[in-house]
Amino acid sequence: MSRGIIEKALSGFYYVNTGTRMVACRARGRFRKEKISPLVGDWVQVQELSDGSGSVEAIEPRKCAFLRPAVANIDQLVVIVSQAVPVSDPYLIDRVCAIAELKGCGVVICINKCDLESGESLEELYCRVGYPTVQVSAETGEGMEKLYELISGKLSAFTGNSGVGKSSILNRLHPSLGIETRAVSEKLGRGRHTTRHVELFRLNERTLVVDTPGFSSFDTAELNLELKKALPETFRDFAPYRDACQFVGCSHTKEKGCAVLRALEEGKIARSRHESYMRLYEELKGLKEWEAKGKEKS
Ligand SMILES: Nc1nc2c(ncn2[C@@H]2O[C@H](COP(=O)(O)OP(=O)(O)OP(=O)(O)O)[C@@H](O)[C@H]2O)c(=O)[nH]1
Ligand SMILES: [Mg+2]
Ligand SMILES: [Zn+2]
Repeated sequence: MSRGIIEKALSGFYYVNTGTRMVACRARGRFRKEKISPLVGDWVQVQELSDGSGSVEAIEPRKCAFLRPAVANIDQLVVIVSQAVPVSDPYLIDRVCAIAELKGCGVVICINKCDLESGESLEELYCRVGYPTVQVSAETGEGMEKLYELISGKLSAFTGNSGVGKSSILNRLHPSLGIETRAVSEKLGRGRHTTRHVELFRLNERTLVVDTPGFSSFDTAELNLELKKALPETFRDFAPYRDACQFVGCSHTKEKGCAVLRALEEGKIARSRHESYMRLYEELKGLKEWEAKGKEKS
């Protein structure tokens, strides 16, 4: 048995780096039964077979795990956003941030395509929220040093909607990677992603980055009861006010004496952030009943 890290997941194969070689592995049937999928970033035990392939026998306990992007054990999510086409939806940015907060995973906001459109207002917004934020251009190379500093020595996953330039930025950071990228106009309609699998790249020995397919507004995989319960805590810009609400268990949506709403009125919390909160709150509201119904059926 040898130990390694999964660096790529593609067409049912997991590519495990054992330190000496890359082994293409199938996962044992047992994982499917237990509804656990190995993820890129997982440390695993591998049984090497005589034909050079292998099988994933065990997954070591995870520091954190995400369904979308499908990665494990990352130190931080780097949310790549753009003010140029395709413009990122603030709600999707905030949703990703909330999910990362829930899992105790770091967040970096990286505003790309600043050669086309200034990302200044977004930079100011997310700095105020409390996230490390950087403006870059994969085209001109602007901001790449600062981004490199933010990811250096860490395992990061790039995420963001399709076409914002996740793969382009990685290529700029490490030109020899030669990852496929494609002009937004060449993407054939909705839901076409250029990057279709999750893969880990090594920028240097200590700096690892996972490229992932773009996410969409339809992904609800991570919207669960756990997030529903902890939602206010996943908005770190609400933290200074939450304890001052008049009612215990205040939902910060409409209550009288809500300190979060007061801070919003006073301009201390950004409107777009509270709008995202309201939308997530609404999306998560019906979750319990739906789950209960599911249980009744079975
Ligand atoms: N002008 C400009 N164009 C960029 C920049 N970054 C990326 N692009 C272009 O945007 C298009 C999409 O870039 P990709 O790197 O494929 O985007 P992606 O986020 O990896 O997309 P998916 O893999 O589909 O999720 C390509 O044509 C890039 O050349 C930038 O900073 N400035
Ligand atoms: Mg890509
Ligand atoms: Zn409140």
